[in-house]
Amino acid sequence: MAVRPIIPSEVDELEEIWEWIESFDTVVEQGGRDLASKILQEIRNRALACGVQVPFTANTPYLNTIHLSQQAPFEGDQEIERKIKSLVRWNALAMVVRANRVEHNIGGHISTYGSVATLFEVGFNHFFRARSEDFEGDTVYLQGHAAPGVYARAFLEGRLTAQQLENFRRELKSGGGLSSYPHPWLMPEFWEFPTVSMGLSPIMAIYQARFNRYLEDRGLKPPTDAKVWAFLGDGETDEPETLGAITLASREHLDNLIFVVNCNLQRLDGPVRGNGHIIQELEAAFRGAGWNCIKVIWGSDWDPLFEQDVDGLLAKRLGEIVDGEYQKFIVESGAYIREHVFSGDPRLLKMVESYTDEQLQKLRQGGHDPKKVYAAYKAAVEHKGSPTVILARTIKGYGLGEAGEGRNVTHQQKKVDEDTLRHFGERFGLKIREDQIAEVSFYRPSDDSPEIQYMQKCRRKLGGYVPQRRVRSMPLSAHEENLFTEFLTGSEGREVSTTMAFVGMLRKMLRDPEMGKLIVPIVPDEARTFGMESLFRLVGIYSSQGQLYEPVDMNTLLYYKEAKDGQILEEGITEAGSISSFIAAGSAYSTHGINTIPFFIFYSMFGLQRVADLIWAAADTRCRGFLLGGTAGRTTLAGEGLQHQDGNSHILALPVPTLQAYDPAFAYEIATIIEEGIDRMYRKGESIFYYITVMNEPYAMPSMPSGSREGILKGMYRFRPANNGKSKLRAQLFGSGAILREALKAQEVLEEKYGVAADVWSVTSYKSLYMDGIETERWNLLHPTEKPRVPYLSQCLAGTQGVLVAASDYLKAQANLVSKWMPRRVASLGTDGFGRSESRHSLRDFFEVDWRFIALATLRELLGEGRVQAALVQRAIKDLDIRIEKPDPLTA
Ligand SMILES: Cc1ncc(C[n+]2csc(CCOP(=O)(O)OP(=O)(O)O)c2C)c(N)n1
Ligand SMILES: [Mg+2]
Repeated sequence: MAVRPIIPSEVDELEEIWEWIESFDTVVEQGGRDLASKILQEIRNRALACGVQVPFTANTPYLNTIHLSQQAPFEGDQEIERKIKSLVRWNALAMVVRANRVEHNIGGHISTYGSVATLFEVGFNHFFRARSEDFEGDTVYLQGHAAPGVYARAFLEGRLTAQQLENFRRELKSGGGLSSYPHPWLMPEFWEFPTVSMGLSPIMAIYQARFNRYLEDRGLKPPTDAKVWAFLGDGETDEPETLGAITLASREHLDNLIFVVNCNLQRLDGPVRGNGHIIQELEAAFRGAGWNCIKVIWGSDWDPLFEQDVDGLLAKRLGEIVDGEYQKFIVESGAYIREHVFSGDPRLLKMVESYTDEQLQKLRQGGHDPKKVYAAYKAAVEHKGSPTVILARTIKGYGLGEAGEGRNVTHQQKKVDEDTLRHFGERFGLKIREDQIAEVSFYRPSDDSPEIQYMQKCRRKLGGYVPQRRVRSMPLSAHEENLFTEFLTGSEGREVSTTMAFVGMLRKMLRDPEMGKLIVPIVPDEARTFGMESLFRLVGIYSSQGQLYEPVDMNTLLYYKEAKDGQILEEGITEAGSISSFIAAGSAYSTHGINTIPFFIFYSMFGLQRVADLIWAAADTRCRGFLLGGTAGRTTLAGEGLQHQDGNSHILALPVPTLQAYDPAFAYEIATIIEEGIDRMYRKGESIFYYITVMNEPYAMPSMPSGSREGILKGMYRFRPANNGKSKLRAQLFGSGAILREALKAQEVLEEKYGVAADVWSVTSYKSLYMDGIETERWNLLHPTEKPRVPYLSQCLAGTQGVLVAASDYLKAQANLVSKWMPRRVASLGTDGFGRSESRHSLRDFFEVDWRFIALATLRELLGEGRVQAALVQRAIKDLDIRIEKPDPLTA
């Protein structure tokens, strides 16, 4: 390489620089690091004041953050912990390999755990505190694809049997199996949090840590030093949810939160940043966001090299190498590493001249060195004032040798040959017999072996096992009967929207002596939209800092009141963050043993449609609580348009098994549903949650018809029967939510103008009717000799007469979905298609769901049955002023 000649002025410059560096070294030696840091800060300020440009970087060199001199000593028995880790590794490998021998393609991942093993094990042996009677415990989100390692450890702890391990990914086998990934629904006594839909656990962890503080600040639990740990993959950080909320964590000074990013530089297909540096990229993002960032890149073997690196040459060289190349070093020889890392500069080559190629090849990564990991964890738990992220460099597929270590295919690997197994056993010093290797048998030393004794002792010290899930809350005691009586009797002509009615109920619940303090209202910057601003003053907006300013509207009655014990979680414009708070609050009955009752109210279009996967995660987590879809329906939100008008969410609610979805029209229906919900979730302990749509269209609320309670909850009841039961022309009209009143108007017009006697039903929940229908059919399928059961919907309509017409503010699919349990065909009106910016009136015409179309559909159905003439229907089209040339809303 050509050497650029140094010109004389540069010599002076270099000398000057060296003098400064030497003085700085003296300051560090004599005054200490803190003083040195202060001086740098002051010099920086001075430079800026003099107009000197100060280069900005959020990065530090590609080195470990914790200097060797500051590294806390490892407080365990490293040798025995290595043995334990090897045992866990072996059993995790055995689980996956055995499962795939028995059932080809059953899947499983070994390479993720291969990389994360040390990061987990140091946590299990020294840091993760269990939940116990007198300590709430740490909350740990474990990287989902590493589940085999967690099971393998639980097997060694004696918490899972070999049979269960044998049935990994075979949950339906007799004796029970183990779910592929962390799943509280399927393994409710083991897993607390579902983590495998990538990107969700980081954001859930952030809001969990904040919710823990909220509980403390509101006096619902005593303050503790419990931590929230989240283990994530480096590839996972590409998910927008992973990094999307990190500024909340620093803004809230969540020093109870620790992220550990398993930086194996690989994701599923290949390198995370082949041409760049994922660790540096993440460091800049987290440091920029105000996190305490600890890089654990190099193992202890590197320390002597760094000690020689007084000029920073090695650090500089290591920072130049891109991740794709680092990955190559894993599969290459020591000679290759010597050539590609060190040969560019004779001074670098000299540093490693006493190292053999083999030694170079074996230089360890920081994330595989328990000493480095321990020191990082210790620094993280002791750090005050901000959350910590640990970026730990690891190797994907560690231990699989040539069969998988660092290879691009390693993520999917689940079969390994005997040679690899033997090599694996030797490498980790396992005393496994040849026949056990061939069989890939599970291996657990006896209870009195030093390994098992040691791991049990560690867990005892930390209060028990992790992970472990237990329902720790007591049911609510019976509350004052008729909390909502005032909502059952109608509004006496006063026009109110169902949203206003709901807010009234929320206010009532907030004042309830038992429940009041447990209510957690959550809003993503929409409180005013839903008329909830009166709650600002009533219960305050939660702010960990209180209110450091005098609000601009201080002199008004409903001023923007932030308070340390504020009850409302005003999340700002983040549905993902808000639902994460909902999950934390809705699972606090098990995480904390506190029955918090979340009410998350949001624009309905930005709920199930926007954060469906988090809502699915809420179900997995066995969450309880209420989701309120506000300004719901495609035609109730006048003047809005495509993005806001929701005709979809009730269809999107359909697949979530534990979600009870309701589209009520009246205040008493909502009151009935919420009362029942509280009873089922918080007294009877059912792990379900509710989705209720509420609207902003004001109208008079009727009083509750007697005998309607059961129907409201089961999904339908006859709200207003026809006047003229003797008419020959009969119809049954089904209306829901916003469109029920259109059905009522159609009822009147049909009777007055066309002599049709129609009953009007309020269908509060197509989902409930659907679930009841399929459950009933299943029972009948399995009990052929018994009297068939009749779905609730069929029971309701048995004995009714006339044609059937259903109309809602959601997709036509709703009524079609349950039509098979109706006695006759049904005409379904709904709002399929893109929304429009228009008035309610015009929208209902456009989507063909107003009273005119309900009346027309009724007459058309009667024509189909031969009960009226085509000419009458034709005339009705004219009379009802229906334009047949109008665009089809489905495609327009
Ligand atoms: C939302 C989501 N998308 C895709 C996947 C499928 N998937 C599982 S693991 C994986 C790669 C993980 O890479 P990384 O986060 O780096 O974890 P590692 O296994 O390398 O530790 C992918 C794409 C998933 N589980 N979730
Ligand atoms: Mg990775």
